[in-house]
Amino acid sequence: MIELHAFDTPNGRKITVALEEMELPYAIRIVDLGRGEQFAPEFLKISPNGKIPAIVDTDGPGGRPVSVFESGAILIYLGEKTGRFWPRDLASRIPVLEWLMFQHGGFGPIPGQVHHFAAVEDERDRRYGLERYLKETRRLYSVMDRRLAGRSFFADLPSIADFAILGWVWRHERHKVDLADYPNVQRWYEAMMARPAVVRGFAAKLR
Ligand SMILES: N[C@@H](CCC(=O)N[C@@H](CS)C(=O)NCC(=O)O)C(=O)O
Repeated sequence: MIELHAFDTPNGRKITVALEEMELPYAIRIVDLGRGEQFAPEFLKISPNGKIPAIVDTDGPGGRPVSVFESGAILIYLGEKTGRFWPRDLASRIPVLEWLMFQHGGFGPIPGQVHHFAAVEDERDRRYGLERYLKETRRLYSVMDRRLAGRSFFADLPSIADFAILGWVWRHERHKVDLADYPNVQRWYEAMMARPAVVRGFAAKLR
């Protein structure tokens, strides 16, 4: 059994989607970020950076319990554990790693800044922050749009990279992106959101 410690955010949703797609049984432990539960000593033991998501796999390697934090590490762990959405051979694994790291290094931290500056009250600070991070967010959408031209997934087959990126595209309205401007991303997003396991992953109660 996997215990998922998460909240209703892009990084939390990546993992409910992956668990549903991989058909792994899981139990949710909500970590209410609004109430500061990410700083509770018990949670910091499994997630020392004080961020969701984290998992505890009661049946980890060697049958022993193990915890994992950082959503990319969790996705790779689950891919290794199940052998699903994470190719075995190195050549097929490369694009999955590339797009997973693209998400972790940019398409998450950058739109996250748009979410932050959109809520800033001082008009000059807000304008500066939004100009800077909206421009870069839209550039990242263009990169994804080019990648998805003539293809259905970020790698050849659906993978953990799609789940990672989906969690953030799900918040496109909040970071002020109109998907109609990125038709390949829009097609991919609509197809991903129609997958039964993805529907279940987004319906899982995280709040
Ligand atoms: N790189 C981390 C980012 C995790 C992250 O930023 N989580 C946010 C929610 S989406 C969080 O826990 N924020 C609480 C805080 O910053 O206090 C991952 O991919 O797991």
